[in-house]
Amino acid sequence: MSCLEWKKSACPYDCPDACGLLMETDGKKVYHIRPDKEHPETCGFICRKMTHYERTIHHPGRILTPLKRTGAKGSGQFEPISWDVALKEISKKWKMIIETYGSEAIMPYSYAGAEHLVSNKCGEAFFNRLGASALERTICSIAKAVGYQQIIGGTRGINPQEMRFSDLIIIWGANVNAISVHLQSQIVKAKKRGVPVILIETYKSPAHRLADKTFLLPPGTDGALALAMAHVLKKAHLTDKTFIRKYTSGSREFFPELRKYTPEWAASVTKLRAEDIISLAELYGKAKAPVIVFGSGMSRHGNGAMTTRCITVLPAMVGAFAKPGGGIWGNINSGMAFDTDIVRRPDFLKHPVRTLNMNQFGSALAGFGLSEDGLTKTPLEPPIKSVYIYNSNPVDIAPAQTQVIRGLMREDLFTVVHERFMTDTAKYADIILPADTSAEHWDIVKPYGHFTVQKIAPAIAPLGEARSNWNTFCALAQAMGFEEDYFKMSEEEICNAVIDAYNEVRSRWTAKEKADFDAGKAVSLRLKHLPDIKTSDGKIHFKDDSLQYPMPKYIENYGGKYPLKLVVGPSLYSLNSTFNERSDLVDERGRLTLKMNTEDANARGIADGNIVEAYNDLARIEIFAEVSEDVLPGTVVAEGVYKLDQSLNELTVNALLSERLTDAGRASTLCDNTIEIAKLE
Ligand SMILES: Nc1nc2c(c(=O)[nH]1)N[C@H]1C(S)=C(S)[C@@H](COP(=O)(O)OP(=O)(O)OC[C@H]3O[C@@H](n4cnc5c(=O)[nH]c(N)nc54)[C@H](O)[C@@H]3O)O[C@H]1N2
Ligand SMILES: Nc1nc2c(c(=O)[nH]1)N[C@H]1C(S)=C(S)[C@@H](COP(=O)(O)OP(=O)(O)OC[C@H]3O[C@@H](n4cnc5c(=O)[nH]c(N)nc54)[C@H](O)[C@@H]3O)O[C@H]1N2
Ligand code: SF4
Ligand SMILES: [Mo]
Repeated sequence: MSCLEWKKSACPYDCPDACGLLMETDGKKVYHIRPDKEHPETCGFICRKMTHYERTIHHPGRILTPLKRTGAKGSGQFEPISWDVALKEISKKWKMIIETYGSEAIMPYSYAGAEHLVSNKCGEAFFNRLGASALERTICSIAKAVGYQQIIGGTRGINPQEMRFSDLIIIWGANVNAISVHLQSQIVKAKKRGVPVILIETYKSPAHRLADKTFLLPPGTDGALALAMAHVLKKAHLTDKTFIRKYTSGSREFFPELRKYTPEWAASVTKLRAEDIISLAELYGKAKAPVIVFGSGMSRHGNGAMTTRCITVLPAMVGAFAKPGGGIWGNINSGMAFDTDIVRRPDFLKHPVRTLNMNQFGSALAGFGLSEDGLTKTPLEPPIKSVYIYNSNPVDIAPAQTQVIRGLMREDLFTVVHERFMTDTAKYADIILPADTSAEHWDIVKPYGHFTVQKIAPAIAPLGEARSNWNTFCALAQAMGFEEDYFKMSEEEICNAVIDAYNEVRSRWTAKEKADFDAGKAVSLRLKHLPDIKTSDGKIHFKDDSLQYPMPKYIENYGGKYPLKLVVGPSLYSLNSTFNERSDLVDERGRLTLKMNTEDANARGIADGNIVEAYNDLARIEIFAEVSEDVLPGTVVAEGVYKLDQSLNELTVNALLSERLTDAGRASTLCDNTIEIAKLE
């Protein structure tokens, strides 16, 4: 055996932490994974999912050659083919489609399977050059981003480590234990110092164990709570007048609007007690550096952007953005250290193309576009004749699962999936291309949970014939006859092109920081002093006349005609559908359940552990009931993304989720659906 060494890397997944990793390797195999103690933010520990990343890298289920379908669509029957044959077949088919229907008949579908810059963004350059339909990648938290933007623009949130200065932590709609172990650890430390921790949720998520007090409210009503808190802050003179005068605009118009949002009114909407709303607001108003850990749950509703806007008003009213440890954990964009257009190449797009929304994939495959409320259909011209899926597993993660499957079953649809494993989506491919893992390629790390960036080099050579997204798109470009030099660069060259380009934020680094970054160490960005208000006029906007609603106000979410509100959220043991390949984690996670309140269960004769049917107009699924007081009456919760064969009738909760979009940002409304549940005899 050649000699073993520990190589620096970083977790590639869609998780705010982007933990620094060390991989023990001989260049061919990764033997062990360790947290990188030198990483300034994630120092010393990683989550349990990644402690055995080597089990994913060397999993016997890895797809290591291109595959061509031999059985019926979805049967999972394939035979190995060479890259040459695969590329010829794909390019021939695409050229025919382009000639007959035009390039927009080809649709890319991707999200954040690999989150690092090049792996995540390089497909955009290829599809821009191809002139394919564009994709609105809005399944996650774009409504939240837009909601912030409307109030604070790019004003940044705080690093988890800055929480050592916070004197109140409100975890708002985030399952912190699952989504960010480092944030969790900062919260635990703060608690030890006596800092109060409040959770605002729709159910007692694992994060409730961190909280001194948990407020449970019906899904989608957080805007009412936030506006009532704002009402109390104003009435009790708990606002920061100097900050408001210096750094905000529109308060003179907005504050009088708050009169109508009394705690009593909010109590009727949120089912919380008015006195609890008042005490929460007073606690917040009296804190010196309160931070809101801003999750995305409440933004995945029909009113998601407006709800975000209502909550974002609070730190602006108390001037928290000016205080170390104050403000929000959210709106963290370490990607500002790089010019992502060097990878995405918007200039490759020669003509305007139509945009399809990833949350409406099922409808798109069925041949129509949908209005935001999901009520109006318009035929798609040209229809979609081919889809190329990478960095994503839409059969398991997208809404309207039955429609997505029906679409992928279409005999006239040419489906290419670039994947590491035989996912539920890959099973529907005509051709599967083998993807590599982050241990096998170069990339640039730009986390969304803290301000630290890193360059990673491969720890091992690609396994089998697996190729990175970059190398795959370059090969596809060559097969299509694209001449641009861009597609002739190596992976290392494209990383260096991004790194070598001047960037204002990185220009503040010292020579040592630059050298550390080049050597593969994670390096923190040098941030400006607070308040670092990043709006066009340097002011936080309580009012914006360019918007449909110039001022934050309470609007309802979609809801629906069925009696139970269905909320989906993350699991500790998986990351969306990633890690479903790992039986150690899947076994620990257990079966897919719907958590429901005892009152709702009793009314339907359901006991804990019963198999029930859950249904709405979209689908009917069979699932285990988990009955407790952890969920409010009227709400049901499903944690985790499961594979179809881990469910009872080959469908998961995603079959019950609609394709409707949010009030702004055209994002998913994954947490805004209603269902009925009945016991199965
Ligand atoms: N272990 C693990 N880690 C993950 C993921 C995972 O699946 N597993 N997913 C990754 C991804 S893609 C993302 S985007 C982030 C997720 O990060 P976020 O989306 O910021 O956080 P979540 O914990 O998913 O937020 C969902 C929480 O919001 C709650 N919620 C839903 N609707 C409402 C509402 O109306 N009001 C309130 N107050 N709460 C509501 C849900 O009950 C749930 O607990 O985490 C990433 N990390
Ligand atoms: N029920 C339910 N549904 C949800 C959610 C939920 O909490 N509950 N969360 C929602 C959210 S917040 C999000 S962001 C989406 C996430 O949806 P996706 O981004 O689709 O996330 P994953 O399910 O993790 O699928 C990623 C796929 O990319 C593959 N992959 C990994 N690395 C690479 C690579 O380098 N190249 C290629 N070609 N492929 C790679 C992985 O093997 C995996 O199959 O899901 C949403 N859907
Ligand atoms: S999944 Fe998140 S917490 Fe776990 S190692 Fe990756 S970045 Fe860190
Ligand atoms: Mo997400």
